[in-house]
Amino acid sequence: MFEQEPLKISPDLEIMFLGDACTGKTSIINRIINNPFNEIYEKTPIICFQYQNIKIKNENFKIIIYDTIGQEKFKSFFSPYLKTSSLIFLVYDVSNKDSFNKISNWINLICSEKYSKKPFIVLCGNKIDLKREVQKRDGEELAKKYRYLFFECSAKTNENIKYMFYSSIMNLPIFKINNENESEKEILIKKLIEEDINENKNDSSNIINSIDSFNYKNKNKTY
Ligand SMILES: Nc1nc2c(ncn2[C@@H]2O[C@H](COP(=O)(O)OP(=O)(O)OP(=O)(O)O)[C@@H](O)[C@H]2O)c(=O)[nH]1
Ligand SMILES: [Mg+2]
Repeated sequence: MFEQEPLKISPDLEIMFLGDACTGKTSIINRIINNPFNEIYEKTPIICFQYQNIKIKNENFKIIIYDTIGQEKFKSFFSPYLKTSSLIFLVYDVSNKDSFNKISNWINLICSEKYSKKPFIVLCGNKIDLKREVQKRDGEELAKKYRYLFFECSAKTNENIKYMFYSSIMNLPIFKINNENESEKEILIKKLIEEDINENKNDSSNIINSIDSFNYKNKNKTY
């Protein structure tokens, strides 16, 4: 067993990715933080975290993104991180009907948690570059039923990833941008994507940190 160093960053925002194994959670996160796409599947070790700094309207925000293994049996490991997350991406694979059918299990898991503040939830159909088993309207209907935001994307081609990310965070009160009208929002999203791509062109400084099964309980809020 090893003791994990307390994290030194106090994040402004915590984001969690949930969904079945192999749906592409890690791949989407890699694209968000400008890491390359990896064809080789590497199972996430229960829970990992990534830091990301973003600048919105000249203000800097520290974001922490939790990546999780796609197995519900580890839900007790996710819990301390889930309950402080303000934004949850619920991911399925549009080329795998089973991963879509199992979304209801993940919704139950999310609903069973006690949150300090109700999180925003985004339903995300990944792998739109592959042959579909799940139609877009099925995802839209499910999202409508639960009043979640809905996006489809491909981590492989990078289609819609940044758009999904920035459109989703627009809804969070912390960024004080949800009062803007729709066309202003669209302009801001485009600007954020451009700045993000330009600023991170040569930056490979993102760090992946694992939280192993021994130290997960010691979640230390003084990041
Ligand atoms: N064609 C295609 N393959 C993808 C896409 N996203 C991810 N993959 C592949 O799907 C496999 C699983 O991707 P991961 O990102 O590791 O999936 P995960 O949801 O993090 O899996 P767990 O960590 O086990 O929960 C990998 O081989 C990826 O290269 C996509 O948009 N299109
Ligand atoms: Mg993973």
